[in-house]
Amino acid sequence: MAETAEMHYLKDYRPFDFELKSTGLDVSIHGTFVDVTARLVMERRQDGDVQAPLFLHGEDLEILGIWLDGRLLAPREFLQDGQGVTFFDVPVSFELVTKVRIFPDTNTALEGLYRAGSMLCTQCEAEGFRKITFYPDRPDVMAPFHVRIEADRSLFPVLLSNGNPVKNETLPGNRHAVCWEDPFPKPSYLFALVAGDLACQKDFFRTADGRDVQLAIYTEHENANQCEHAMVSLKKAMTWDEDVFGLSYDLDMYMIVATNDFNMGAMENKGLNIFNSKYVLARPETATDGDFEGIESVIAHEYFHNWTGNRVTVKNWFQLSLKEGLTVFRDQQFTADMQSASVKRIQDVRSLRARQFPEDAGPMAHSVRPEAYLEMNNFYTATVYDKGAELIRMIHTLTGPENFRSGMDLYFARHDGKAVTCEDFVAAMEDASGADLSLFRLWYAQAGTPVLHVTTDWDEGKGRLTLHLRQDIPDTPGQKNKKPMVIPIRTAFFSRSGEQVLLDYRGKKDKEFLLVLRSKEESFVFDGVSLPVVPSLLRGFSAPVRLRIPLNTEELAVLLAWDSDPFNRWEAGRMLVERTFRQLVEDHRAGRSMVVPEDVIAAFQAVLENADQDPALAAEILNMPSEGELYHLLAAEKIAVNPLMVHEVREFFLDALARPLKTLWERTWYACRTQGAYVFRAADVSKRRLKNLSLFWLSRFPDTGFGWVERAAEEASCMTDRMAALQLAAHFHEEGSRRMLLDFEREFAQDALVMDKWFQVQALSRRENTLARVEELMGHPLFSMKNPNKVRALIGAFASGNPFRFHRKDGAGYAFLAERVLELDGLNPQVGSRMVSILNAWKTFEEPWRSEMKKALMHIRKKEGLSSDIREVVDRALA
Ligand code: 0A1
Ligand code: ZN
Repeated sequence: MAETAEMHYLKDYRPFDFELKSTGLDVSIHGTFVDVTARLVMERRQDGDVQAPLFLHGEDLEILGIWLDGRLLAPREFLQDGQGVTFFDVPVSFELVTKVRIFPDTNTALEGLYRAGSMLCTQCEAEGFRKITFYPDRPDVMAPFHVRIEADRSLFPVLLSNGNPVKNETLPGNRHAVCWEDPFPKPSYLFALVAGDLACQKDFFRTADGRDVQLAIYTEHENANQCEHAMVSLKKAMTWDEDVFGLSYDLDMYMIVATNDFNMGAMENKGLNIFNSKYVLARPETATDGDFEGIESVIAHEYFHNWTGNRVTVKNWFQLSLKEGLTVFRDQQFTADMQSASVKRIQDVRSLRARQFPEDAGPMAHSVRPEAYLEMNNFYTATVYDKGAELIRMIHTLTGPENFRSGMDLYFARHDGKAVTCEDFVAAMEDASGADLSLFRLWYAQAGTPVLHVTTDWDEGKGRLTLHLRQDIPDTPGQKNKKPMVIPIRTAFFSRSGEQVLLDYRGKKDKEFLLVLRSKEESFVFDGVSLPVVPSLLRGFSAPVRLRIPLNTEELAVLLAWDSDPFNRWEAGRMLVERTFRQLVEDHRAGRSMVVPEDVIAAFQAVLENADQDPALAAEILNMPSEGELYHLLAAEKIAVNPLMVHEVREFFLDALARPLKTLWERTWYACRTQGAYVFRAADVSKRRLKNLSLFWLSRFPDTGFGWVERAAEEASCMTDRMAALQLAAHFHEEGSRRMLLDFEREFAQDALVMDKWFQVQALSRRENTLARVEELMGHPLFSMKNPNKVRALIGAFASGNPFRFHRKDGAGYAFLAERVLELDGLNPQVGSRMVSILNAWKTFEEPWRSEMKKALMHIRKKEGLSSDIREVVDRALA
């Protein structure tokens, strides 16, 4: 057992006192155990502490022997504790060999080397390598690896590691071995090993400079026919990185392995990515448009890491956003180029607001470059990933695309092969572009979402419009009284009839301006404003802030209909809904009758009437905020959340909006039916989105709703349409959906990924007995608490995707979650910690929800020997 983990602080960072010249691993796989022999060639660094003992991380390792320069050490010659092993007396240069035994079959945490079905595979980021062998398990220690894997040939015909295969050995007793060499020095977190009986789909890619790279996707045999989309996506990503950033792949082989048992989405191990099969396997009969999109973007994300993460890696884990923020930005740009750029931006911002803004306002708030962590795995967050990507996007906006590209070139020229910091990235951008990013750096250090207040002043006589801007940055745990940030604000103006107008700013006439707020308050003056204008600010969501601007319904309707920035058209729709919702909440609380204004309905009606101009955008605009999103909206305004009230008001609003648009929705549904076989392409995807959104609205009518759903289910010919209908059916009375769910289960019982959908659909049901159904489904033979995908599909979906049924007034939803978290604590703390985080927002709720959530957290905290993953979250939530 690992001993109690300690806090790690950025301020305590010290380089390693030794240089690791090379790493040799010999991994011998046996029935229930694996023996790992590590051969580390090391040298004490002369610029380090020349007295320092040698400490190697190592957890849950059974020592079989340790040799220093060939001599077997006696146990008194080293000191082992729960964190690793210390050698007090080592020469200047030496070879240290350790032999340990590990037990992958009992590793349910899925960190280190573990069994996933019939295969063995690894997950080493962030600190899993220390569960495989004794090692300086830190990202700034890099070495070339030579790996030999030995196993039974029948059980494990495929033996993979990073780099290139250099030797095969046939051994007595039906055993064999394969040797792999990775010429690129790498940190331990990028190590990977896979052993199993796997099918392989092969292809190749010719790089811009004419080298052929072998591409291979490994899966279990029955899934071999589901890799085509992943392969196509990989080749698109490889081409895109060459075209856009001039970056080519560097090894002779690029391998991907799909496994059903994986804690996260995927992992970028050098030359050997390991993927959650959810992000590899797809065919039209079993995968939705969302699945196809997810695969394309995760395949790209992991591929892009080869340069942003692997060739240039992180100096310490506080710098995680150096690789993650940058790689998310790159995958976002890729998807924008492959699919619809505006839809991608809208979806990313929606997810940022739903996941990162609340995190930034809650007990786990941390800066993009965190300063302290107890458990690193808890910091793979929306802040590090998605806000991190927003920071890169702001640098892109501030420097301009050409300078940004020069900055990337300089970054690689300076740091290729090294482990560096976020500061090194910003410095490269600054040096290449000439931009002054000194104040901008605060974005990496200060947590919390800035609030940007805007007021306007129009002097009609002078034709002068003044924008008054002010920023407030909320206090967050451990950070108060923050300094103003640099906020880039893309700005345009529209006439009341919807034309984008030409204005004068500092003597320059233009239709769009980049305003940069650098202080707490600043005014920006525009001339040539002879008629009233509507400002369109923060276009494309040019900074991750909350914008507060007093626009009335008429002004928002102008932007909704005419803004040339599709993101801001969507944003105007959101503002309109949010304002209406707040008004309804006030009416509800005051006991007044609620009314949705006619002009609000008319504005959305106009969007639907013109939907054929841009069906993808219309589908985004007409997709109303979820209850969860409305909780965040209230919480951000310090209004305590009452889940029953939110539900009631939202339903009222949706009904009011649905009624007058019924015929239009029917017409839209018919107009969006696609003919012919399923193809995953942007035009079809947006039609299906709009069609299934129509179905959602039509399903709301009490008399005819279920008929529509049944009809849609009958004619559905791809998984996207099937799932849309099944999800809606699952909200209706039991008899209605039982047949459909049974048929679905019978058809797909053999397909784990499709069954995840089946569990999820039921967990998301708005029926009153959903909690009881979720409890019942935990006993289903295909459900397992040991499989993260199943836990997410059933428990995660219920607790975070079905707020109305989860936030029960009697607290039963919370008590249920607490028990699952305690169970996961013993099985898979990483997944458990994600689940418990759902309770982090407890202080934003009204009574009795608030106390019930707190009670669940306290119940979890009582458990003795709680994992550091869950303890860190619970302690911060209750602080
Ligand atoms: N680096 C991977 C994600 C990842 C992170 C942590 C993991 O285990 C704790 C696993 C995967 C990525 O960004 O894709
Ligand atoms: Zn990543």
